Amino acid sequence: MEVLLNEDLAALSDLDEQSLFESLSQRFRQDRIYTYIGDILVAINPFKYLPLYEKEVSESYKYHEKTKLPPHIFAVADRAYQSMLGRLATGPRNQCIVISGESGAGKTESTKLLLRQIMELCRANSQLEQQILQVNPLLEAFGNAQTVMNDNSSRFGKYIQLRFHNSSVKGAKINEYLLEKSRVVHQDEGERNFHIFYCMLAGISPDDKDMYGLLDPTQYRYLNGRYGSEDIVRKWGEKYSEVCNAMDMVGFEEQEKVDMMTILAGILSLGNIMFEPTETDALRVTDKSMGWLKATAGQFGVQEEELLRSLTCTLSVTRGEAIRRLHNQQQAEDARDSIAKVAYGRVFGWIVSKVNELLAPNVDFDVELSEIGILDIFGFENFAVNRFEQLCINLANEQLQYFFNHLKPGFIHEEHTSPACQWPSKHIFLMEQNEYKEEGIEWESISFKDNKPILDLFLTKPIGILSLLDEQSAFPQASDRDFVDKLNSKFKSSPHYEVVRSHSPLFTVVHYAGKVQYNGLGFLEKNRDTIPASIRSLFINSVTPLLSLLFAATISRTGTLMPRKAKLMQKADDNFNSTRKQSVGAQFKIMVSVSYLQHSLAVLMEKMFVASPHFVRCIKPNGSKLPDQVDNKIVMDQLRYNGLLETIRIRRDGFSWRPSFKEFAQRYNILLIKPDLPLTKESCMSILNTTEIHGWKCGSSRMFFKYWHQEELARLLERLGKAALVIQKDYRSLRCRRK
Ligand code: AD9
Ligand code: MG
Repeated sequence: MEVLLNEDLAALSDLDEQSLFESLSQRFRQDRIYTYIGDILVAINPFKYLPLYEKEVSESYKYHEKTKLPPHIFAVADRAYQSMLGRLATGPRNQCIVISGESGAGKTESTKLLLRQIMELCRANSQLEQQILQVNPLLEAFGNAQTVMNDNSSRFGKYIQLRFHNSSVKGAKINEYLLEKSRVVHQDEGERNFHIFYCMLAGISPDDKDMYGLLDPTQYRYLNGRYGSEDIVRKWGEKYSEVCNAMDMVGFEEQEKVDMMTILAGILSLGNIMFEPTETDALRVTDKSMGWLKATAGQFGVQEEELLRSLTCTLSVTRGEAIRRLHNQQQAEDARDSIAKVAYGRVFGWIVSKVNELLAPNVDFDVELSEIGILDIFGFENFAVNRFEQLCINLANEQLQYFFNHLKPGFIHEEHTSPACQWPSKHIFLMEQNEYKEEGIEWESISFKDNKPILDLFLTKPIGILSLLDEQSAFPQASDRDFVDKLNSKFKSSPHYEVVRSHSPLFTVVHYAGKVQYNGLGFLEKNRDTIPASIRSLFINSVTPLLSLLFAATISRTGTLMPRKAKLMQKADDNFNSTRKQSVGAQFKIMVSVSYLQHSLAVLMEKMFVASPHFVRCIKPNGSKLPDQVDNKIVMDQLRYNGLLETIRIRRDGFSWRPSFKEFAQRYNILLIKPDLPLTKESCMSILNTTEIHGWKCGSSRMFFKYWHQEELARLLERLGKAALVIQKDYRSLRCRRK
């Protein structure tokens, strides 16, 4: 059957949703989980072991010719690596691989396979390679958790940058986005807390358990009383030793590990502190949880009375006078939970910055490094109840979709150097079409769903959803209802917003991937992400060195830990309003609000727009995590949400590579075996006329090629037995000889 044999579906003449679906599912039934659609790799999660990643397979994809082997994730690694070395085509040396798909579709597994293969390609048998490969299990233990969608769901987004000098890896950097901290204190039905808690409880030695003051796992409220069967516990135990090994390998010190585990134990104890009102207005810790209060204070290395005070009251300063306000039960519980979230978030942030410090390239400043970045970020989410976290995730996906659709082929990136929040106002495809016109190229315009209006709804200043959220968060008295009312009045006539009539603060956003109803409850508090200054000073004075460091330092915009002084200076520009209001009892704002996320995503987009992109689209075949089953609706929905078809059309019909005459003739004159060919339009035509390559166009100043032409040309070069590097060398020596 034509379709089955077809490894590149972009070549299908009748490319529509149905034919795409049928081809993909037929291939999937034969365990062909990978398919090219143009230069995009589609990967369908097999939910079973397939012998696709053995040593021989990995070897065969090294420096391979794309059409000779079936589509594979290793081929993407190879392409990115060869392009980074400049062996495939011209274009930016920096590469970025964007992996997208919904939860459980296989993004993280694909990331790991890519990392492994890239390490194989650069034959980095060094300690550094081992360290880089160990980063994943470490981050997964702290940042992944079991959800209803995926037993090993990443609860944070990451962009891994591998840094190279020539062909060898010199270091790596991790950027993490939006860890779902609320999971530490609450998990929905069928879900769990972060893996590390279970691993620690299962794998720790009895002596260490005593030392950290850990008790039976079923006692901890933050673990929901859920633990697991013997079999599962054994697996967690094994995982714990893997995590410890990974930490050793990456270079964490013994004391740092001990501190980290003690803080985790403290978080678990903290969660068990309960409060009850007394006859007077004051609040007290229940008799039953007095022991937990003592344990927490011991584990956090702080004074019990001070901990209690910071949980049960807030100190504020009004007109120079310190006023103590007693918490009610709800406020005390919120304070408790926010300490747990902040402490965990900071441990995670610290791990990432420590990893970055340990894996930073150890090279001189003037050594030029090139880069392969891999983006593994949560997919679009639409649950029964969608909260603040879903809004952030879906916004990140809107941005990715924008990147995907608007990425201007041909590596001409000037328009994209502005931050993502100031999207180019002019439609990029229009600009492209203008360029075709100027160059005298015939062109049929492509229509596609542009999600820019949705991004504008979120990002426009000063009246986008985010600005309004920040504005409302700055008012201590504002409620979530006020925020949603504001949204309703501002956006009621927007085609991408729907007012929901309800007592709850609900609102709907019409995303590119469909309508999502959000529940605004908790938005302001989560966006403020504040902890009272009293809690901060409590922890700065902790006798646990790591805890003191984590609260004295803060996470910078770049994700690294900064000393407090630098942070204070930075606050002046980042956080002007709250700086002005700072006082003894004022709230301390950590920059993980939506604006911070927005900023880090904008930086990411900037990086991606100036790199050569590679796309992997992961697809989940069914909702039950079962092998060999395709649920038509689930797959079709993903094809549709992904905008895959439109993307394919754009990439197929557009001219993605546009070298100037000079650039092209210089590189490919070898095909005519005439190194002294003038670098003109005529020469380019003569070179191409000797080949069987079709479909290219010649403009008035440059050539226009489809994405597959680069491959075809590279193949011709290879056939001549001259890889690009060799050609340059030969060319130079030939010229010397002639002279
Ligand atoms: V999430 O947005 O982080 O919740 P991912 O990252 O997209 O999600 P993940 O890579 O974790 O999904 O894959 C989910 C599960 O599918 C894995 O734990 C594996 O059991 C399974 N999987 C994914 N890819 C493969 C594969 N290539 N071969 C076999 C796979 N199993
Ligand atoms: Mg994942």
